[in-house]
Amino acid sequence: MNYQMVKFVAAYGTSAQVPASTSPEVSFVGRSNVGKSSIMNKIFGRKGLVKVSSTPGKTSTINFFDVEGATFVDLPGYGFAKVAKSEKGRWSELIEGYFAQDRRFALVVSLIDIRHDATKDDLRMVSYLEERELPYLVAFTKADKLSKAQQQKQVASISKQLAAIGANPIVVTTSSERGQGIDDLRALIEDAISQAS
Ligand SMILES: Nc1nc2c(ncn2[C@@H]2O[C@H](COP(=O)(O)OP(=O)(O)O)[C@@H](O)[C@H]2O)c(=O)[nH]1
Ligand SMILES: [Mg+2]
Repeated sequence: MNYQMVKFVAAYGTSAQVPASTSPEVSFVGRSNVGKSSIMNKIFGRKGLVKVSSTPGKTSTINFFDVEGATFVDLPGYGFAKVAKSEKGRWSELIEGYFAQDRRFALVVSLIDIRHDATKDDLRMVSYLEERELPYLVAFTKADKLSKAQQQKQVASISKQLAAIGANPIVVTTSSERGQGIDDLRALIEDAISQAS
């Protein structure tokens, strides 16, 4: 897949605006600031295409990108404490509205910060993906902030948290800063897209 061919398609503010799905979709979810925009830019090999927000919790639209007939979806981040109740309602509307649609879900990439325990919201997201039986994997982000030994320890510990809620997904340890795990992630994405095609 030639990621350099990526094109921004559109941003949608409500799930009702999202057009019917005509191509396999790879969707990115995670809490605000987990590194969603950064990992998408890294996968695409395009620095500023997906906006890396200086104001956490700001991304409140669903953003669609096209790469050679596959759709990459940047979903709004969850769990930002300072976001007003009304904004949280809008987040649920967007995410739940999007996942409730009859779409060609090829893969959901669920991002979790490797430095910390999975948050309640992370676990809620993963159990939602399990319940819906959507194809997904977990990508741990910001691995460059930890030593290799610490990374292994955190992978084991977060995987245990996931197992405790009945989730045993494929996990990939990544760094958008250093490029760690990005090729593995690209390969898994491409597999998922060809299975969904
Ligand atoms: N050290 C490091 N920082 C990262 C990494 N990924 C993202 N960041 C930083 O984390 C912040 C939030 O990133 P962003 O991609 O906007 O997160 P989003 O809100 O999930 O889209 C920014 O300051 C990024 O530069 C990473 O792999 N390593
Ligand atoms: Mg973002």
